[in-house]
Amino acid sequence: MSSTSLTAAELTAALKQRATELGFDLCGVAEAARPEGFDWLRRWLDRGFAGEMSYIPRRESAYEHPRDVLASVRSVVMLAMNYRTEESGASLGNGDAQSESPATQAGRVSRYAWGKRDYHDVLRERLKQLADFLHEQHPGCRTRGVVDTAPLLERDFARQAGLGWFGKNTMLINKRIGSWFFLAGLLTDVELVADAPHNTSHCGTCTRCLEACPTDAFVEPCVLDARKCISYLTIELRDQPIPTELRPLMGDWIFGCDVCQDVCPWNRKAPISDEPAFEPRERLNPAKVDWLLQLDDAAFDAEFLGTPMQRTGRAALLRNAVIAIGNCGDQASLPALSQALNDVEPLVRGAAAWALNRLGGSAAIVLLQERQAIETNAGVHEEITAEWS
Ligand code: B12
Ligand code: SF4
Ligand code: SF4
Repeated sequence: MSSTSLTAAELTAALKQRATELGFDLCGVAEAARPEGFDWLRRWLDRGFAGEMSYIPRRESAYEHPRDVLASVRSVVMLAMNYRTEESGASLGNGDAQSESPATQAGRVSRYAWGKRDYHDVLRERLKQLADFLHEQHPGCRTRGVVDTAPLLERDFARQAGLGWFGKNTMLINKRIGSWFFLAGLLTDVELVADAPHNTSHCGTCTRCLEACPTDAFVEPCVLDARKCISYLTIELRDQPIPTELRPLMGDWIFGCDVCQDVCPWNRKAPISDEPAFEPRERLNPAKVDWLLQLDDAAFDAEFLGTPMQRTGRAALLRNAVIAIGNCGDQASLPALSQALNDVEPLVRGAAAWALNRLGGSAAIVLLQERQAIETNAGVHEEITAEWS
């Protein structure tokens, strides 16, 4: 591999400068070593906290060293991009508790998904440009960009690279920009100068996030039982009904959840991103649930392809929306629930049956009885009659 005339320190500084030009808010370098948090991951998996996210345990051993992501790796460049944008509607997000009473027929979408484009695509493009810079300096070098999907503990490497500390809410937090940022990694065989790890925590005696979590998903500080997290329930648990006991706790969240970040004092003064790709779309902040219920597969694709919301697919998003309606307890939502009870997807019909049972009243019972007479799906039948014994 022919190499640049720059020293490792000069190249590292130039790479960080390039990262800033590309819109990254933080950039640091970690050594390509076994992550300190690997044993935490093991314990977390052993306790079953990953739930149905089988892609994590399936690749457990690969998390043990970044060489399983890039064989010749010598440096791990960690990057952060702020996605905090201006709030509107019901979402305040200024460090005060955001989630008070659910707004009627409005569903709340997590801040990271307000934008027009999927952050994976945005970050991958920038990583590619950053990799191009390294290739110019070191023709023939190896690089691999990572956002979410590779077996790499991104928060762990980001802490190693000096970007921030693990908050009690498990988020990586930076003193200057808070925690409203995405992480990405660029692995390379080029030797760079590693930064000092962020070894201090700045949570102090604060426990706001632990107390505010609607589903009590933190089993202890820094440890999340993902199976109870609204983000997991609404986004990752796509192919099955949400456990009944957790549905009332979801409030009006229909895609992700921001409560444990909204209450964090380190986010009070978090800067606003000027990244156009993260600018909030009109209809998502909050989302009108009756509008969502009108979307068929084609309309869903037209609306959400290329955005983070594509991940759930139509059925799970509508399931979430219907649960949010159920949590409103508003009789005015009967027409929307009636439509959902007759949706093509059993996942949506089952949720609608639960919501109608929760709403109660004679009109809701009539709708349920009518559906019961023609329903062919056993799971939906169970949801319809769950409260009737
Ligand atoms: C699986 C996953 C989830 C799961 C599980 C989350 C969790 N806390 O474990 C679910 C679906 C619930 C989820 C939710 C969210 N996620 Co997520 N998620 C991931 C993913 C793909 C893997 C995380 C993982 O491996 N978890 C397993 C646990 C064991 O690991 P960990 O959370 O990283 O925790 C480490 C440390 O806490 C450490 N640890 C804790 N204490 C200590 C102490 C010491 C001394 C040491 C050494 C280590 C240590 O142990 C762990 C291993 O290193 C990462 C991307 C990636 N590849 O890393 C994104 C990621 C963590 N998610 C992200 C985001 C934005 C979110 C949400 C905010 C989205 C939303 N609004 O709905 C929520 C936040 C919920 C929360 N409080 O975590 C960002 C976080 C950015 C940041 N600033 O931290 C990431 C990095 C994605 C990205 N590329 O930007 N997520
Ligand atoms: S994202 Fe919401 S549900 Fe998940 S841990 Fe944070 S507050 Fe709890
Ligand atoms: S809310 Fe408090 S305890 Fe939780 S992450 Fe923020 S500072 Fe730490």
